[in-house]
Amino acid sequence: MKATIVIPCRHEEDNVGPLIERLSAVLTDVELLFVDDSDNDRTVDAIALAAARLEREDLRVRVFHRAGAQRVGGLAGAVVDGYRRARAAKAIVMDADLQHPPELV
Ligand SMILES: Nc1nc2c(ncn2[C@@H]2O[C@H](COP(=O)(O)OP(=O)(O)OP(=O)(O)O)[C@@H](O)[C@H]2O)c(=O)[nH]1
Ligand SMILES: [Mg+2]
Repeated sequence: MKATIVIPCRHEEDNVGPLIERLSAVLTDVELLFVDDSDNDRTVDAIALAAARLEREDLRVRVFHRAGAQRVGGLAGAVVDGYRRARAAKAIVMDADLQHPPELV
């Protein structure tokens, strides 16, 4: 696996599907690791739906939903948790709200 892309997200249910689709068009052999602090399941469900549509062996999509006491440090804490859980030797961080153009990764 070439890299882990750590993607902190909170209530990004409208953006994570297009993000996964656009990343999958330009990447091979990576892990997409979402660290979700949403107060509901909508973002997790949208990630699962987009991941199921991928049908790509070389793209692994994982979600860590931080609930309750796990949700420390806000955005910065989510990034640190993502780096700790990354399975590749290299990791980068990208926002889930499409403000970081997926095609530039
Ligand atoms: N896990 C997690 N993600 C967060 C949290 N706050 C923001 N995010 C995510 O971090 C990314 C950047 O957050 P934004 O609020 O867009 O920050 P920004 O781009 O600096 O600010 P804007 O200019 O307002 O868009 C997005 O993917 C958010 O969903 C948080 O508390 N926990
Ligand atoms: Mg933003």
